Amino acid sequence: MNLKTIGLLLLLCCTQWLHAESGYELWLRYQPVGEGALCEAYRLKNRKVMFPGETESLVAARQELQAGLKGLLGVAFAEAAALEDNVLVVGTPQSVSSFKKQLFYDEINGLSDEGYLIQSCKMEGKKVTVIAARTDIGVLYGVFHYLRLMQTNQPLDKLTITENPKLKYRVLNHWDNLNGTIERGYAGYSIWNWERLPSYKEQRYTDYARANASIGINGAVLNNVNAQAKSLRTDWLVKASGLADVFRPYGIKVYLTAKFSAPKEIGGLKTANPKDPQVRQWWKDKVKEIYSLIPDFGGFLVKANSEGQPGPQDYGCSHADGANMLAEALEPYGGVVFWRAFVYQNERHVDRVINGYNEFKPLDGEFGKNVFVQPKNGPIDFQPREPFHPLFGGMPGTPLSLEFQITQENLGHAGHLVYLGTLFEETLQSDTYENGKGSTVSKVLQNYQKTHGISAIAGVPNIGTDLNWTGHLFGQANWYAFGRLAWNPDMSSVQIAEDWARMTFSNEENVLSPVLKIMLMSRETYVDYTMPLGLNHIMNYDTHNGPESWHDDPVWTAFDYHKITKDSIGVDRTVDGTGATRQYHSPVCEKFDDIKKCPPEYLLWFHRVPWTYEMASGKTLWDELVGHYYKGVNEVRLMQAIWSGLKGKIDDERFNHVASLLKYQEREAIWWRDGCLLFFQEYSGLPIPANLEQPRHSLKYYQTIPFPHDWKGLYE
Ligand code: BDP
Repeated sequence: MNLKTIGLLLLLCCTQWLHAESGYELWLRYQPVGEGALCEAYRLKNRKVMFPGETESLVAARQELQAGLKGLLGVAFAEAAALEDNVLVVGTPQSVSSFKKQLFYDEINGLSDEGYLIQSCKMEGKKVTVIAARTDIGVLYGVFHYLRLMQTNQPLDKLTITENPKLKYRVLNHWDNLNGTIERGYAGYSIWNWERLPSYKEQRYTDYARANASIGINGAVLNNVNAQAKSLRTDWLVKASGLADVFRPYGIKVYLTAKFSAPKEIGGLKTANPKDPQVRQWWKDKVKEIYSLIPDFGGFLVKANSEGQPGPQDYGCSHADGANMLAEALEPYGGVVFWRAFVYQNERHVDRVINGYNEFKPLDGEFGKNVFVQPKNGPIDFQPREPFHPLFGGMPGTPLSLEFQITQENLGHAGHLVYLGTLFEETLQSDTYENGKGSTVSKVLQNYQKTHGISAIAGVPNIGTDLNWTGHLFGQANWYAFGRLAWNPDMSSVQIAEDWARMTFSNEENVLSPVLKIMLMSRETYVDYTMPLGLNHIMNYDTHNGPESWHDDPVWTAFDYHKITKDSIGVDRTVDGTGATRQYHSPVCEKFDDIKKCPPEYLLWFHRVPWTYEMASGKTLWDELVGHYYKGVNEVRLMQAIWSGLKGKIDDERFNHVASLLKYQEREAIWWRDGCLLFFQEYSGLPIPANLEQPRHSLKYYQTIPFPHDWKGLYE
């Protein structure tokens, strides 16, 4: 072989190893496990698999295992006809009847509907590995877990894993409109191709279901909370049933949003009053029809009497009256209602932060047994940082479902790299003190399983038709993190990030550690260059991207959220102010209420603070604020520098994608920093220290950058 051929071969090897990737495969890439790596998986190469069973879910699980092992090990698995050493045995006691004679049979019976175990053990004297569950879906989840162990290079020889999901309903709330657009979607259009449904089923639907099942998501609300009544019309229900058919083997139930005025809009009734017998009957008939088309339909998600949506209050009835009417219709079929607590009166004299609690707290205990009340994670609206919603810990008599936003509406859309696992964890691990110390939001959610037999969590996804699903490659990590936390809300966001990075990029330390460093700093970085120290809701009025702390019109004004004057900034929400702190249990209430004890990250959320106020650091508020904005921009630059070290270590396609988005992010970070600080300076009259990079443009310039923007001149 001459040198040229060797060179060519080497090049071929390298390009195969780092072949260009679009990101479509998500974390299910199943790339070859290198022989030189930890290699447990590699030794499995000669393993055989015993995996009988022909149900839809078992077939899906077997296909996944086949695809996974083929990709990871380079060979298709061989079917074992009989037990022998090293066989992987997969199934339920129905599909593998010999499970009934095993020691672990009791353990299988103790699993929940979706639980599984993965064990290294002996069966009939042979050393085997078992993936076992009570249900087919449990088996599918177990297979994904097992593949994850291989993908992340974990030892496979002494396994004693038992997993049960800690929350029962783990649901994506798509905000997809029926015309194919997505409200607050930044990764293209809706992946539901309504025009061709139900007959044409795109491969993408199956891949979506696989991805969700791999992280334990078991429900999808298909359409926007700002609903259209026609989604409940027969022709649209038939379309939805096409998706339900694809998702069913993967354990994913379909849900729909229900527009409260549907009985009027599509039912020909004169009213939608929940006390009206005809209205109640209309919903019963509609639900019956839905179940005739989608026998495992999950239920309804409702946005009522919020931001202009119709609801029971239009008829002098309460949220509970409205929710219970729908719950009654769904109850015979096992369906549930998710009734959103995101309600606010757009009236300037009412502090929006206290609205949800004030409307729902008095209704605690009045909802039907298949109703969840669903607040967002914080009391305003998916801001980069919010304290937890005080309804968590405040509604012991009503199961609450927590709604996170995965799509980055207020976190830079799909243009900014922001790992949200840390944000999710921060909320879930916040202590409500409902039943004393340790009553974290996570525990509050889990506890409903004990007190009410149901528990739930929801996420508004960032999924669209973009080739890589989420626009930004790192947006995939947020979908992933939501799913893992929905399964186990006490998981650490660091562990989740590591799993994702290993599966998405590599198990090599020199790739893993820079990727993790970037992910774990990214959320705080975003907060720093946009809304540090408890600032909130100062983004662009329309798009929710970029700064607009100056927005002020008769309907909506950023001034309600920062209340800036030449002396001070921030909103007094203490007991002497709007009283928001009073909605929390002691000692959280006192901690937030006392300016000296209030964590600095919530300072301006709860307090009105003079510019010259001395912070714990010894700096004035102004200097500290300036420091955060500058730190934010500097850290985006640091993220760029770290990322640039990955050139050649991952494929060019994904490297370049992220590198160019980080550049874009830097520009927007500067826009935020300079725009906000120049605006605040108009009031504080204080300087940006001369040793710092000074804004290149006037406030006017930053105020007139449109979005999507025309950046001409920003660097000139
Ligand atoms: C706001 C969004 C709006 C949503 C609303 C909601 O800007 O598009 O419809 O929340 O959650 O954050 O209902």
